[in-house]
Amino acid sequence: MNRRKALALIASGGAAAALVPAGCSIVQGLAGNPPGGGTPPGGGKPSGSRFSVPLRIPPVLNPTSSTSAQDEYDIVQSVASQEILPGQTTTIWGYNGIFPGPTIRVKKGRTAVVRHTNRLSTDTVVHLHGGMTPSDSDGFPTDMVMPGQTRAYTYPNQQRACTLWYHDHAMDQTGQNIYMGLAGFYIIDDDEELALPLPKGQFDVPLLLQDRLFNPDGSLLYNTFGNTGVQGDVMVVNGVAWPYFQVSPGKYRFRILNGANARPFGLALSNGSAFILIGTDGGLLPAPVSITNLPIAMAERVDVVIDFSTIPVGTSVYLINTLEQPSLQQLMRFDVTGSAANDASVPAQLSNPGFLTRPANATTRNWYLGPSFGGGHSGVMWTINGQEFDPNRSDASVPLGQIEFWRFFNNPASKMLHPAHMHLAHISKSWSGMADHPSLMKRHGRTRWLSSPAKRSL
Ligand SMILES: [Cu+2]
Repeated sequence: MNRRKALALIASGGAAAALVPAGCSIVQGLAGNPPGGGTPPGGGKPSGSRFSVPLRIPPVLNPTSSTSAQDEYDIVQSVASQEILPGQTTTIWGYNGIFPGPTIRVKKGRTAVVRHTNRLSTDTVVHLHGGMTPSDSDGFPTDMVMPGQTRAYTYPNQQRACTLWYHDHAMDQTGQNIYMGLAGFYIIDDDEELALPLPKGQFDVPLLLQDRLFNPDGSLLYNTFGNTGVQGDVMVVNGVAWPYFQVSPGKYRFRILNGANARPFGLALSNGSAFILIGTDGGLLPAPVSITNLPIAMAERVDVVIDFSTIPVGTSVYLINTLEQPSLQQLMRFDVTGSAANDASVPAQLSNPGFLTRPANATTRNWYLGPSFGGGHSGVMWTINGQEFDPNRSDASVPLGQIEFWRFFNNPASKMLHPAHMHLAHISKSWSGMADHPSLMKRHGRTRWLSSPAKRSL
């Protein structure tokens, strides 16, 4: 591993750095309280009623050109207007002027070159979240693309099928840039997964879950309340406030992404039905898991199948967030209509992820995430092992190919959760391991963020 790669790897551990820059993100939602303990200042109320606008599915981006081994794509980052609240228009910053951005869907083994042109008035960086990419295409926070510039990112797509997302990652601007709309899905397919009888085509639906604050004129309100993240009072799915989605009585696959700034979700169906969990950040699980309450922190993905054939035609079921008070629980509504949709099924065996085995003499590293106060800054800065992010410092030199055992601890003084993920690599992580033990996952599924100090073993 070269120095740069190690740097990026460590940088990514920077406490939700992938989603929210230093000094951010609160978890009051876990306790069921509104942000700031009351109504957010300036928070506007949507003029239309809930569930009056259909869900939008982001379009799949067509390559600009293709060769036998490679596809090239072009994306222009631009300001646009979009209807998020029913009957109102909102200024967004969008990939190709839409929010969410177009879905990039690729086949494992085919290289994708994505050229981004910045037509915004702010610096941007594109990060492919979860991608095993060359470091110069990773979207390091300081690798800014200035207004007017174009940069090409190369993604080899040599990893197993999974649901990734691309989003802005500009230093100190990540939170706001994503909030304004710079996020989209990036889905890798492979032959192993395509051979399974899982729901496909129109029955394979990405869902980007977010919460937002709006000003009375419909514009987005990015109010961080000082050093904390933003929690909104409007639930937005795929860029639509409280959408409805008409489904046939059959199985659907939903690739769910938490793209919120600072809100975790405890996902459930309002009728108590279970999700069939088939995958997480790293792709398909070895076997499906039936689960009724599904925790998902910021930037995480879960891949579920919902069987609407168990719900009477003509009725509806809501996707809800059990971590919230009732008025904020509903995210979207599924209306079951028509006749049987498809003959998709969920096989008992899904995949072989190839989990790493921990060597007996594995190097163990402990990473303590927590706040530091002062130090010349006006508020909280987030640290790992007491040190702030510094692009010129590397905290670990790991020989290429070596398997290590890393443990993450959350300092109780954080008073918040710190979702963390690796850049440039995939980890054998707790959820995947826990999927082998459904009872363990159910027991810890919701509380794993809350234990203090929270601890996640790799
Ligand atoms: Cu990332």
